Amino acid sequence: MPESTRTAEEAASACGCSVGEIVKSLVFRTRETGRPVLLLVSGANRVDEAAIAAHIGEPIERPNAAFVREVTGYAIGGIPPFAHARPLETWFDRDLLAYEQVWAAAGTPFAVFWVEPKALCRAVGGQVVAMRGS
Ligand code: 5CA
Repeated sequence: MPESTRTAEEAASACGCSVGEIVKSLVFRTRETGRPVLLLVSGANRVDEAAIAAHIGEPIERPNAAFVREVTGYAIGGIPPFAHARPLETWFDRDLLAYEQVWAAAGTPFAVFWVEPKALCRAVGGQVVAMRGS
């Protein structure tokens, strides 16, 4: 893209879609066992951390940018939903499934790709969950 797609808002503007159709790739870390967990979240939603923790079985927290780069191989703002440095346990926002297509980062803050959400979920082996708790 000629313009930045670093944030969900910027990506929506560049793609000419709603922010809900942008896939945020958010890395969390489990608080007790220190495992990285990937949440693929609609750009319209904020993660309900308590709800996700209940699914995972332990609390989660946001790690620093160095941890995110280490486990994904990418810098924040361009993290794709798959093809990471290590395979990541992945949770998939059920709200994304309502769209015909969604846009996700493709490795840099200026690159995105579109995909059918069901195909993306299948490809990443995502466990479908309500991210916003309702
Ligand atoms: N390219 C866009 C749209 S696909 C993108 O990557 N959006 S994102 O939401 O997946 O990535 C940006 C996210 O990184 C923000 O939601 C923000 O919560 C998170 N973030 C920003 N700075 C930091 C940081 N220092 N540590 C951890 N997370 C951060």
